Amino acid sequence: YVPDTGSPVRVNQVGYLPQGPKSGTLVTEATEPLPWTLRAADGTVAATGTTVPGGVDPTSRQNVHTFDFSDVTTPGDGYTVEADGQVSETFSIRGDLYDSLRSDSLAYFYQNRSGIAIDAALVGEQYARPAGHLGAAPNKGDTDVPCQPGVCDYRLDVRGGWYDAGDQGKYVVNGGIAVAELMDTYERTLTADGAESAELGDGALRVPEHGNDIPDILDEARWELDFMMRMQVPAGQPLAGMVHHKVHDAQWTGLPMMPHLDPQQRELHPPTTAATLNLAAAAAQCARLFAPYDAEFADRCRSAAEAAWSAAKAHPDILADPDDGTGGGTYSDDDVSDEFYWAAAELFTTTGADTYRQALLGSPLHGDTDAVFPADGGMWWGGTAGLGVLTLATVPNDLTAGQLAQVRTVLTTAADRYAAQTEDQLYGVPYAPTGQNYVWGSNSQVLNNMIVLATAADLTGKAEYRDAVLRGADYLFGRNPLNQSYVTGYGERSSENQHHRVWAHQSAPSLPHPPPGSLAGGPNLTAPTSGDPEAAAKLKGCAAAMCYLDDNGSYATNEVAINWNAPLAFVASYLDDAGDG
Ligand code: 9MR
Repeated sequence: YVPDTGSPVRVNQVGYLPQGPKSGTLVTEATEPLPWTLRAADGTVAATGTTVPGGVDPTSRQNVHTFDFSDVTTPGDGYTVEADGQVSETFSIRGDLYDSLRSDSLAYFYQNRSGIAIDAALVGEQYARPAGHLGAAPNKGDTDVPCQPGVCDYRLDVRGGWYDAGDQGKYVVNGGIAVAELMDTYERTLTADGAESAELGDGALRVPEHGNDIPDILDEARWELDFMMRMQVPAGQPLAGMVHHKVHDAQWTGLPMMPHLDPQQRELHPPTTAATLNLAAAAAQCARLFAPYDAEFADRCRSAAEAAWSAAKAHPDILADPDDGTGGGTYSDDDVSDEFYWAAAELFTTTGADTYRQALLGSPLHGDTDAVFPADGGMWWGGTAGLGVLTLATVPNDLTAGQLAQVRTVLTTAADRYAAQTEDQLYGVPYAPTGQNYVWGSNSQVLNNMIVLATAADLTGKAEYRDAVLRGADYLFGRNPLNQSYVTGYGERSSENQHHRVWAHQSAPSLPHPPPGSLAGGPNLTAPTSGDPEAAAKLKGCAAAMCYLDDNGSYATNEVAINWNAPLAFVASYLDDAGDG
């Protein structure tokens, strides 16, 4: 299998912000510098220069050069770069490049809501569908769901929430980071200069709750928060206050599968410490953000968070079973110290209570950049301490000046590393895992590192951090070894066959492609041996950043997921603001 990588001249196919850095990559066997020409849409030469030979890029095994046209700031569409006799995809130079991505990436969440009909008036006829999993036949849930045999003898109404990904499971671990990053997207508008709250406000996004005087992005977050609270073990039961790890079908369903036609039995899986701490953290953040809008809901979030924290302290080591993967993902995690840190950070920021400060200061993670933002990865669903650091570093709280400085140093030290990676790596990506181990959902690692950079940029005003975010965007929108934009509808060569049971046009032509703003998980070094049939057939021996297929069947490289679109939404919001400034 040889991928079609199109032109060897690689650029951000969406474009470049007028005041930002503008670089690209040329794949060539040449070892000496080569001339390049930037042309405007009418063919006139806008700039010329020579490439910088970079040698072999370890993530792709391609011999590459880089080129830079940052000095060009004239807005326009239809620009191209020519080098080595080849022409790039077209791109724009404009401040408003990411305007629609902010709302498109957030509409992903409404589109994946469970327990509510998806309204054609908001998303268009082709994406409208009946409510899924409300108990109407052939559905068996989620309004009255039993536990897996032997786990509990009660049933819960766990309607609502978002479907996790291409499957229709609902997982508290993963819901947590996703909803937190949406709340962070909103909270950033309260703390960062120039961040636009109106674009996330009531009436601005594709949600059905228009006119309730609550910012639309918080309405979207609430859909998931309500679900997470329903997953809490009721008072009077053993493990009261703990939170069930997940609810999903007893067996994996095939693809395509409309949610309202899923005939499988849904089951609650055992409570875990990790799920409990995800609720503690997310609900604590909910309490402070909803306080000005809905005091009753804010109180409910605060009580749920405090009950979850107490339960997790009483049961600190109930781990998810790594073999519990029939019908749904395991989301198993054998280290919950980071979830404790994150929950303590959110609870401390919301309540100021000393017990949470002590939990933070007593954590081995406190002040340890390598532990919070591991050099070979970054934040992810199984490593959430960074979410706590982002909050402590930016949201007003009662840390002493010294404690605050220490937390901010963790953030900027990590940001310095990611910024250096965008300078050192030939494709400019702020992600450099050890041994080129691009993980499942690697694009979300890139984006989570971009959140760290963006937050550091907001905090310090340093242009280096902003520039590194922009280089990360270049990678995601086409300046990469496959010449692939990983976001549906953005860029000339964008992904369109992501693994999803409804957006399964490739398998079922009457169904749509994913809507604009849907992020593919991206290159995954271990995809060929992960069970993914397409990856096994086509990607054996792939170079890390090329282990990707835009194929509906490739769930290990081309799925969509809430925890991947959430950092896209944060970053899109940041980029849109950056383009305005
Ligand atoms: O994002 C998850 C990744 O970290 C794991 O390596 C992978 C395999 O266990 O599972 C990913 O999550 C999937 C989940 O298990 C089920 N829903 C789809 C998720 C995205 O592929």
